This record gives sequence, C-alpha cells and structure tokens, in this order.
Amino acid sequence: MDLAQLTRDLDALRDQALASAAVAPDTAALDVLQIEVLGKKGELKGVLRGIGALPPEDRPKVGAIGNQVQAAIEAALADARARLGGAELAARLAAEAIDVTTPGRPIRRGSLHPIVETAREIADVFAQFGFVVYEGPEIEDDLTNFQMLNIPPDHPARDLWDTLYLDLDNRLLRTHTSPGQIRVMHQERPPIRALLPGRCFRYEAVDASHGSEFFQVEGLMVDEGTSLADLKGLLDQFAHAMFGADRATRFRPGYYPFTEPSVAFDILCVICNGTGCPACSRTGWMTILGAGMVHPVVLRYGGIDPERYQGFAFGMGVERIANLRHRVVDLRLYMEDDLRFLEAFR
Ligand code: 2NL
Repeated sequence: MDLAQLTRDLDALRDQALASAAVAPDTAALDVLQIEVLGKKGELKGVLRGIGALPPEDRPKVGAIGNQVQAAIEAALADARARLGGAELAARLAAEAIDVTTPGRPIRRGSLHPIVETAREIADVFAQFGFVVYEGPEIEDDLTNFQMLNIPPDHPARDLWDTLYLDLDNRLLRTHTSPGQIRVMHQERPPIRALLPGRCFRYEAVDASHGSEFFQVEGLMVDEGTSLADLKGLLDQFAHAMFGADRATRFRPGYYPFTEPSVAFDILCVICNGTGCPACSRTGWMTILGAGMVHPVVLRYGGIDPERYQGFAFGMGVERIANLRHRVVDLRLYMEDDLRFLEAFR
C-alpha cells in the first residue's frame, strides 16, 4: 500500500458515490448510500484505515484528500436530497390533497324524547311561578308511598294487582311521585313550591291508555293562607300556557285520599272544541290533571302544622299532556323507542 494507490482508491470511491447519488431513485436510497459510504463502518473509513501502512510524512496528505472526498460526497448527497425531496413532497401534496369544496357529511343530531320534552315544558311554566324541581327515588317504602298520603290499607291502589311490590322488606316501585312531595316537606320549611317529575309504575294490563310505566309531574305549594283560589288561578295560567290563551277551562269536584277538597281540572276538548267527539267521550271536555288542598293529615305526616299552614297539590300524567299537544292516540308509542315515531318530534 502506497500514497498513489490510496489516492486512486479514494478517487474511485468518490466517483462511484457521486454516480450512485446521481441515479438514486428516492431519498430512502440516499439514506442507504450515506450509511454505506460515509457511515462509521462505511467504505470511506475502510479505505482510510490503510493510512497506518504509509510512511508518517504521507499520512497528512491522505487525510487531506480523504476530507475533500468526504466533502464532495456530502455535497452530492445534499444536492440529490434537495432534488428528490422536492419531487417527493410535490407527489405527496398531490396525492393527499383535500378537496375543501366537497360537501360535509351532516352530523345526525339527537333530540329529546317527547315525554322528557313535555315534562320540561311543564316545569318551565311552573318555574315562572317560583316552583323548583325536586326528584325522589323510584323505589319507595309503603309508609311514604301510601300511609303518609292517607291512603288506607284497604284502598284499591294498594292491591297486589295495582302496585309492583319488591322482594325487599316493604319496598315497592312508586305508584306516583307524591312520596317525593312528602320527602320535600320533611326536608324543607314553608313556604314550599316544589315540582316533582318522574317515572312511576303500576302493575297494569297494557292498552292504548294504560302502561305499566308512566311519567308524572306533581306540584306542591305550602304556605300561610294558601287557598283553593290560588290553586285555580295557577292551574288556569298553566292550561293557557300549554294549550293556548283562549282555551276554555273548568273545575269539577273530584276525590283523592290525600286532598280535601279535591278537584278535576278540564280543558275544552282539543279535537272537537266542545261539540262532542269520541276523544272526549262526547262530553266536550278533557281532564288534564287532578288537584286539591293537601289533607291536614298529610301535612302533619310531612311535619307541617296544619293550623298554621295550608297547601295545595296537583298531579298530571305527562303522556296525557303530550298526547293532547301532539294529537298522539296510543300511549304505548312512547315506550317502544321506534325511531319513526320519535323522529316525528325533532
Ligand atoms: C292525578 C292526580 C294528584 C296530588 C296528586 C299530592 C301530594 C301530596 C299531598 C297531596 Cl304530598 N296531594 N298530590 C294531589 C292531587 C292529585 O294527582 O291524576 N295524577 C296523575
């Protein structure tokens, strides 16, 4: 090994590397080439190892030539990389281009179930009169669901055929949201204005107007000097907000064990406007809720002194209100989760 031979080897290495860089098809090939030629175990290092066999005075010359060769190869690689990289970027931009004029895919928005929506509309009306929404448990005890509401042990609602009893001691699925009102009386001091929406349960043969599950909204007001006149005024406002300011209303005597006196509240039939049709059993009127003055016994169960405070309460089936507003005839539709039905309310 002599200086001339090493110089020729270095020249050959450079020429070969420059030729390879010139024909490399892509930047990945350049990466491979760089490692093969300039890497730690690459060809250039291999040739320069011959330096040790040279006389000491020749070694710096080979070192200088080696540096020139390395610089030339690096420059060639950089040139090729700039050329190929530009082409690759252009190809990628063309391939991945996004057509911003393509119409978007619309997102399918959900909507509230008609029963939930109706319950909220009811709550919105009473909120304007200061009523606050509370919720009670769906699993209740016999005491709160029946006894504290003055519903006697032999009342038909307590029959096994009407109430869903649980296999837990004295537990049942609430048959109305009234037990929630009892809980509100226990936890609040008068004046009370409470609204209780919620799912209720009856053990019942299912038909177009009865289901084993239904939604109820109940209201309760307790204060000094609360009277039946306050109840009538409030319910009239409610009916007009829900069914139109010109919808006629009427009160009739009713009966509930937990109110005395009790009333039924009707609106003029929304189908026939009072002329009589099957929807109103030809009476011209439709009952939308029941109400009354809270029975003193019930107030006392709620921890409220009936000598000082009076209260009224009302309760309505949300399905019934929704039916009248949307002219739906079969309650079962609300529980079937048939999208064709639900989408009609979007
Ligand atoms: C109906 C009638 C009603 C009540 C519910 C009530 C609650 C308490 C005390 C007194 Cl804690 N009353 N609730 C009163 C009258 C009628 O519901 O037909 N609901 C679907």
